[in-house]
Formats: sequence, structure tokens, C-alpha cells
Amino acid sequence: MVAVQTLGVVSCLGGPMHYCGFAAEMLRDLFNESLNKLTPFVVRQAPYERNQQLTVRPEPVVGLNQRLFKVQKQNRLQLQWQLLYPESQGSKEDKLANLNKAISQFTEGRTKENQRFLVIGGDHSCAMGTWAGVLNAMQQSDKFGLIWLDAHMDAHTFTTSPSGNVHGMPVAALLGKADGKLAALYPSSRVVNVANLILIGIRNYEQEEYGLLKQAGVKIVFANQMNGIGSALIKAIDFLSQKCQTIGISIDLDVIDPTDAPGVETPVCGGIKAKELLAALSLIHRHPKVCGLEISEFTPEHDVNNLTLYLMKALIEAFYGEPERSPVSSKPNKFLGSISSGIKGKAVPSRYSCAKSKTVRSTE
Ligand SMILES: [Mn+2]
Repeated sequence: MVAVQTLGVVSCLGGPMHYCGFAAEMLRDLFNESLNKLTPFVVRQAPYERNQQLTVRPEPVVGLNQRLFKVQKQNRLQLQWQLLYPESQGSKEDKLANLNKAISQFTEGRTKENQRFLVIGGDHSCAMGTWAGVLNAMQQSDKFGLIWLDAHMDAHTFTTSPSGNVHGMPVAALLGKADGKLAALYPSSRVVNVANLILIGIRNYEQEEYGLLKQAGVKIVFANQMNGIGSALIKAIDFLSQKCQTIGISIDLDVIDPTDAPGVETPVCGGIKAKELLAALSLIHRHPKVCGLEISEFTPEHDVNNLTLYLMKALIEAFYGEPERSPVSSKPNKFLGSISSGIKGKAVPSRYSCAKSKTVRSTE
């Protein structure tokens, strides 16, 4: 049994949504197989908005979900949960600042102990805490690399953001490009080296964020320029591995196409296929330099047939789960397909090798 220290951030304070904070609790129950048999969907009450109630139509678990579930049954993985709730008092900014600080303390502790971790948002503003904590733990913070899988650039500041939602700003804060109001929410004096940040899957952004990233020289792999997520992810890890000791992976579920992951706040068409991302995470399975994963933006009120909830579980198990054993592993997996048959029909290595070294194509 593999155990992974997991922090659930029960908060939507960084976005306009009300229920994305449920992600961690729902996922925990799904892993415990106690999500009310997954049908009907659980009706929950937000702990931070006690007079509101979420009602989701009961829907049967069908199709893709069932196939995913069978895949995961073969994985033996135990998530050791801690749930983090925002304070009930204070301004939104104070709550976010304290939340990010608490998140950073969790990831700093795990990183110092050489324990891999998982952070489940919440909205994507949790990334400020998650990766600030890793930076705080490192002796040389310029040896930290971050792979950011997202449909969006998340590189606004309060000065440029049309909405003022903090979940559109964590990349700016992590790069040290925050304005004063945003910097106050970021729990570190250390920032990610611009050369060590790679954004993948981008297909929706405002000019101000593009300008910020372009000026900084951040590598961006746009969705329409990718030759498969497997290849993009491996190239990114190879590139970062050359100079980084520690690599983090932050997944905004909206990087996936909404047909496969409808349960997100801001879906954008033209995303990567769920099964390609699952295959890609299997290829880099527990890569020695990857210190942790972060998954954010699950929005249950937009989910269809629990598809995104199940997918979130599958993503975690693709990276952290016990690999299937033969003779099971020799058969093509119904959902993932055969890894050796390739991603998008192209040949990919049956197992990722750290020895390779390639550069990632940088786009402007
Ligand atoms: Mn995001």
C-alpha cells in the first residue's frame, strides 16, 4: 500500500464559485468508497456558507465512470488526508493570506521530510501556498521547477484582472510579479525562477497576462501547438531535470477538454483528452524529482455523471497508484489503451527514462 500525504483545501475564496471547496471531501469519500455509492450525488452544505445548500441532480454512474472505476480498483493507494478550512472571520484577503500560509506550511513540512504530497483545491489560488511552501523548504530555491497544466495563464494581478478573482493570479505571484495587494497573499519571499516554469495546454488568456509572461520569458506550450500531452510533459520534465532538484506539477482540471472534464469553473474547448493525460501521468509515474501534485478547480455543480470527480481520482492513481501487475499489466487497459501503442498513435517509450535530455520548444 502506498500512502500519500494529502491536503484538501476546502475553499473557493479565490474564485466566483461556491462549491469547488467540496472537491477534497468528495474525493476523500470516493477513495473511501463511501460516497453514498456515488449515486445519488451527495447533497452537501458549504461549511463556510451555512445558509446555502448545493443540490445536484441524482445521476447514475455510467459509461466512462464505470470504466474508470474498474481501472482504479487495481491500484492500491492510501491518501492520508488533512482538510484545511478558511477562517470564518475577517476579510476575504485576510482569509486567503492565512489559508495560503497554512498550505505552504504543509508542503514545506513534506518537502523537508522528503515526502511526496498531494494538494486538492479548491480554486487554483491554492497554488500560491503549495509552491511557496516547497520554495521555503529548499536550500536553493532556484533549483525548483514548476509544470503548470492549465487552459489559462493565471498571470493576472489585481491591477490587470477584469474580474479581481485571485484564482486567475497565482502564476504572477509565484514569479514575483505581483502587485502589492497580491503579494500580501503570497506566503514566501522566494519565487519560481522564470526559466524553471513551463505552462502547458494554454488556450484562453488576456493580453495583459500574456504580456507579463512574455516579458519574463516564461515557456508556454499552447494547446494547439502540442503534439500530445505525453510528449509535452516528458519534454518539460527532461528540460527541468537538467538544472532542477525538485519539480512540482500543478493541474487545473480545465486543461482537459470539457467533454471529458465538464466539472470545472471555466471550461474551454480544445483541451487535452482525459485518457491522454492519464497515460502521460502513468509514464512519469512517481518520477523521482516530482515532489508533489496539485489538482484544482473541480466544480461539482457543473459536473455531469460524476465524470470529473472520477477523473480526478484516476489522475491521482495514474501518478501515485501501484502499477498494475502482470498478467493484468500485459493486457491493454480498457480505458487507458495500451501505453506502448502510443499517445495519439505515435510511439512513446513504454517507461519513461530520466536519462534523456531534450529542450522544450518555447513559444511566445
Ligand atoms: Mn488555473
